[in-house]
Amino acid sequence: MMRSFYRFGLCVLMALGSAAALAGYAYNFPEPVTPIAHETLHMHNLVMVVILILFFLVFGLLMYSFYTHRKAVGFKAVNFAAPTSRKQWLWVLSPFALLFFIDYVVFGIPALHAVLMYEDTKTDAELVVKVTGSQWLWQYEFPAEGVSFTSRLVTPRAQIDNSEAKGEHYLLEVDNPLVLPVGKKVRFITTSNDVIHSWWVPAFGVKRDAVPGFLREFWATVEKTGTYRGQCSELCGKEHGFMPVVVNVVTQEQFAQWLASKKPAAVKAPVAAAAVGVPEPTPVVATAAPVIKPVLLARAAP
Ligand SMILES: [Cu+2]
Repeated sequence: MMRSFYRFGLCVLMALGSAAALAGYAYNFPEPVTPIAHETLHMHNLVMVVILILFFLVFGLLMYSFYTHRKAVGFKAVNFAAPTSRKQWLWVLSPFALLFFIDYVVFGIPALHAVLMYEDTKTDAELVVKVTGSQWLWQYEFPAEGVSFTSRLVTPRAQIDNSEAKGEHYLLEVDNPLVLPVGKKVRFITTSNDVIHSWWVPAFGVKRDAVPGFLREFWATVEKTGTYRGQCSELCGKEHGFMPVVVNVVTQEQFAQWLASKKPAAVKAPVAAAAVGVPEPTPVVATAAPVIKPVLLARAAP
């Protein structure tokens, strides 16, 4: 009997193992490209492994106990309401102690490390990008460089209305992607012009609400060049699904070129909205900032 029990356990483990191997990143987190994304994936894997071990341990013991001590082979149930012996107290308290240790030490210390890391937006930050959510587009601003532009969906209306085949980056393509230099710590500040939006790029491991009247922060140091896509992830109105985020991460030289090219262009009005068929949203002036009460500013950005 024990042999078939072990065999069954082995089959389950092998099935799980092969599934995990096949899944790659398609069913998992996207490939992490920032320290925050790495840290998040590490925390996720740590918790996953520990709870899987606990799961198999607890249910294995349970099943073994049920089977071995079944009535059919003559076992009689013991009847007691509370632990009476030192051994029983040990059985009661040791799982409690183990779970306490796992929660506060095995998970707690790395989680604390991760949270402190997430919140450290200022140390060694080389660039500040202000992200303003607006129904239904994103406005990006490099305050120190005086560059500001809007970024909005370019997926043709025909694709949205199903009268045309959907493209590769359906609903995840914009006219002006945000461009960032690779390997530089970028401090992001989010806010909103109207309702709550949320700026989210899964590969960066960051998602921050853009709240009107508040400034919220996060940071990202992108380790690999490439195009990264995300979406607004806070239900913000009828075109919530039509305000994607696209970030092009390029070399330092390409970034400097792009920034220089953006400077004169930044004063021009945003284009392409009409071509896209997206209704013209409330105009966003390049220098427009939400009205933020001084008291809120002082609290949010010390
Ligand atoms: Cu939104």
